[in-house]
Amino acid sequence: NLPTYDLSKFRLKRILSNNSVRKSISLLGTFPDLSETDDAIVVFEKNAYRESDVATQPLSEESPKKPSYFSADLKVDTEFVNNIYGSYQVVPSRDLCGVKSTVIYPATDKHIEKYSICQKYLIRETPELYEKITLPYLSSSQFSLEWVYNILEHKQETERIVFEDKDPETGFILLPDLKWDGRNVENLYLLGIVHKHDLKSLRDLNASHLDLLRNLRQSAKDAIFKRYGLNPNQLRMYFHYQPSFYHLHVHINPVRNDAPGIWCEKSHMLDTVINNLELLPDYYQRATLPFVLYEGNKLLELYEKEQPVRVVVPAESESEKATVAASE
Ligand code: M7G
Repeated sequence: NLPTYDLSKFRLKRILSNNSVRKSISLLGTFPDLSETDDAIVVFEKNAYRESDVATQPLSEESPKKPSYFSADLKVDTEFVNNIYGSYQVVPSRDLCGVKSTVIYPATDKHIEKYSICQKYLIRETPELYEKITLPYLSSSQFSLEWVYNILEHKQETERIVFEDKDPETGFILLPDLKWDGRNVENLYLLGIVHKHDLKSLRDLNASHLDLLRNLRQSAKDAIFKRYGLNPNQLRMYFHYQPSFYHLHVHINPVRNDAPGIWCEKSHMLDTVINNLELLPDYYQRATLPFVLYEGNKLLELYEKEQPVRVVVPAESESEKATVAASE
């Protein structure tokens, strides 16, 4: 079994990011009792409210059976009351104060980059740029896929598997994403990881993978309905481009919830991907796909050698170029 860390031994080096909307904070530090030099990343995120936790008891029952905000344990400090308006700081019972915590240890420079707040730039990746710059870069530098293989080979997270289709060509494993607190179906977040090994990302998909994609769409929806009772039409299923992990997987969460990291510039709906491939079998080998480059990422430097990314090219010079080109 893998170790669990004593979080109280964590020593902070610096704050990598602090998101007041998501109520999450990413911290860089060490566990000095394990190693003075290895970096650790700890992410704290306040849990979403569970609707059952705000249930109240019928007046006839004295003590609540389940943890509830409205129990005798609730500590209330009044900040002010003005006319019909009141503002309070409340501390609920211990059961409801949990904070979702993620630890990455030992963390690499790439992890620190991923969890740090930084400038971002959009690039339009043509198939030529993919072959020339992105592909060689990601072949030489990418996150380890060890955790993915551990799942596919039933070495880790086995008991968390929601559904598996073992077919090597069209099969996949469906299980909770690391980002899900596992408490609320409202913010359910599952991953569908394909068994097939040679698909890095969207870019590698062609019409020969339609059976896989259609099976993923239908079987995942059926399994989610069976396990969680969610209507298949309430689910969004999408790929990230670029993903962080280059083994094809689909993100699944309910439409009504703003899932963590759901950015339009990064997301490609599974339905659209299937339809694009139905219309054009080699769509993703011919398409120009936008994606985000991060400050501090070597890929940004590699793109910058090819074309300006951080430096803004004045609009006139572009139009001048066009005028010159037209007159030639
Ligand atoms: P991605 O699109 O490659 O990268 O998605 P992103 O992190 O930029 O979205 C990978 C997904 O895998 C993310 O949603 C992660 O939260 C999730 N994930 C990452 N790890 C290391 C694990 C893990 O060990 N177990 C599980 N269940 N999910 C993980």
